[in-house]
Order: sequence, then structure tokens, then C-alpha cells
Amino acid sequence: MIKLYGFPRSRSTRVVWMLEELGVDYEFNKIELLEGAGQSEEYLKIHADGKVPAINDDGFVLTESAAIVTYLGDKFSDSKLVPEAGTQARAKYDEWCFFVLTELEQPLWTVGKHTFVFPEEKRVPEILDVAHWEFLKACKVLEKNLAGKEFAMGGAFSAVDILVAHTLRWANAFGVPSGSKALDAYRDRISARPSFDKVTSRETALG
Ligand SMILES: N[C@@H](CCC(=O)N[C@@H](CS)C(=O)NCC(=O)O)C(=O)O
Repeated sequence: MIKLYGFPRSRSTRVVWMLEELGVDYEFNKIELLEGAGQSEEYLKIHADGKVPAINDDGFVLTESAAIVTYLGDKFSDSKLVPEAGTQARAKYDEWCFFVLTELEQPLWTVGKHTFVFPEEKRVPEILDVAHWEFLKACKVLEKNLAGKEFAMGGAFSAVDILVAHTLRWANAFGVPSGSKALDAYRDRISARPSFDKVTSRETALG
């Protein structure tokens, strides 16, 4: 069975969401990040930086949320949640993934790091204005790329919708506006999937 190392309402939520979409059995190992368990000798053997998510699939260890979600889509290819490798559709899927991680998530995470993640003495409040501005800029691009589409890849839900919607949910939770009614509606539409209820139940049970 796939072992997931995660923490509720973190980037490991993306992997939980993917596993729930796939309907695959998995073991959720909660890493008590707030108590420093990420830096334990044992966990550092799984994730060199002590972060979540990570998976262990029968001895194969993988980190990085987007890589894990994509690996799972490739492994359970009948789900059609990730386009086949080597196709133009896959290239477009990759384009979306990289956009989410490098353009959309980064300024948002900068806001997170400098408001509640980093120790107070490391926070630079002056960076917040530019990070909000950069996030809004990325949201404008996202809004254009989603215009007239129900899902990121067009007519069908795919794993990349998990990455986009999760990041927009984070923005909402961090109190960072997307500045777009269309993006807020997309986020709520994707979050209304039955799989997301399962994610919430699983994570709530873990506290
Ligand atoms: N790029 C990584 C980022 C992983 C990451 O930063 N995870 C956070 C939780 S959302 C974490 O484990 N933080 C603990 C730490 O920084 O020690 C991914 O997408 O998987």
C-alpha cells in the first residue's frame, strides 16, 4: 500500500486529494511538523529537507507534491487524470504544473513565509506588498488561461486542477485575495467534488 507522509492542510493535501480522486488505498503517516518531527533522523532519510509531502510506494520514495501527483496519475493511468507522457497534452499539463509552482505559488508562499511561517526575526514585512502584487499578476494570467473553460485542461478534470484549486484555497486561507470572481468560482467548483469531502474527513480525523 502507498505510504503518504503528510500534515493536514499542507501541500500534502494535494496528494491526499489525488489519492481520493483515484480511489486508491493509502496509509497516511502524519509528520508532526509543528513538533519538529520533520527533522527527525528517521524522517530525514525519507525527505532530505524534512518537508511534506513524500510517498513510499513499495520502496520507491518520491517527494515534491506535483511530482507525486503526476507519478500517481501515470501509475493509475486508467483514471486519465494525467495525460500520457510524450504527448502534446502532457506538455500542456506540465506547463500548467510549472506555472502553478513557479508563478502562482511562489508569491503566495512569500506572503505565508513572511507572515506566519518564518520565525519572527526572519520575516521581512516590506516584501509583502510586492508579493501580493505578484500574486495578483499571476492570477490575471490564470484567469486568462481558464477563460471559457470548466477545467484547466479544457473539458475534463485533471490532476492539475487539484494543484491550481489547492493553491487558490491556500490564498483564501491566507487572506490573500485572487482579485477574480472567476477564479474564486473555479476554486469553489473544483472543491465541490466529492473527493474533496473525503480529503476533509481524512485530514480532520488526523487533527
Ligand atoms: N516544493 C515542495 C514544498 C514542500 C513544503 O515546503 N512543505 C511544507 C508544508 S506545506 C513543509 O513541509 N514545511 C516544513 C519545513 O519547512 O520544515 C512541494 O511542493 O512538495
